[in-house]
Amino acid sequence: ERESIGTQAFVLRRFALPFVDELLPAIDRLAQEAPFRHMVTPGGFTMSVALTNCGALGWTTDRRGYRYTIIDPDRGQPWPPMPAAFGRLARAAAAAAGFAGFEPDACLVNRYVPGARLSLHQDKNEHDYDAPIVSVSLGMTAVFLFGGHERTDKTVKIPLEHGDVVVWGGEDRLRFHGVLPLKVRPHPLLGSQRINFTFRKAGS
Ligand code: MD5
Ligand code: FE
Repeated sequence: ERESIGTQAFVLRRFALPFVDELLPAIDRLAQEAPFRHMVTPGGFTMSVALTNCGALGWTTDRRGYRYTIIDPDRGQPWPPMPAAFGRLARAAAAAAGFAGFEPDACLVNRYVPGARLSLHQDKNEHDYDAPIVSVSLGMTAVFLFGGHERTDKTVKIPLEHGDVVVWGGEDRLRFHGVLPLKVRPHPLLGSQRINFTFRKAGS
């Protein structure tokens, strides 16, 4: 049931399936209010992954750097609230991986189309590294790269399918990771896209 990929990192295969009927309409409503957009990195590259956020804080990037903000820079308004089903899924998954009492204040939603990728990076913009990160994959299968604490450490490839949830805590949440370019293999429900959303405790 709970597959270990690190001392404090776990894959919960298909854990999100019972939530999908609630998640998909919630994602549609979120995208209508705060559309997916391609942000620019501090290095000046436009990300191939499109993203949006919900919750009290949202992750953004521009030429000035990466950070969490209360206001969506594109709309000049707060990020939409986290849908109730998102919160229930995040808490249930964290608890199933041994992290009881997880109360995320940020949810970053990534959308991949064929060819989109996420190069190797660490998630270091959160205030509190003790809280876990919960990641939910929907739609097309992607190959996730799970590395070590140095950029050059070897990586393992982990296919993430529709409904899979991964929880990273402790030391494992600071590992380098990325996503290989998405291959074309349309999904019955979501077509030629992959949606990944990650719950985080970003603020203090
Ligand atoms: C994705 N997104 O599939 C991934 C899933 C991101 C991102 O990496 O930053 O938006 S989250 C994977 C993750 C999060 C935190 C820690 C680790 C992996 N890890 O230590 O491997 O769109
Ligand atoms: Fe990441």
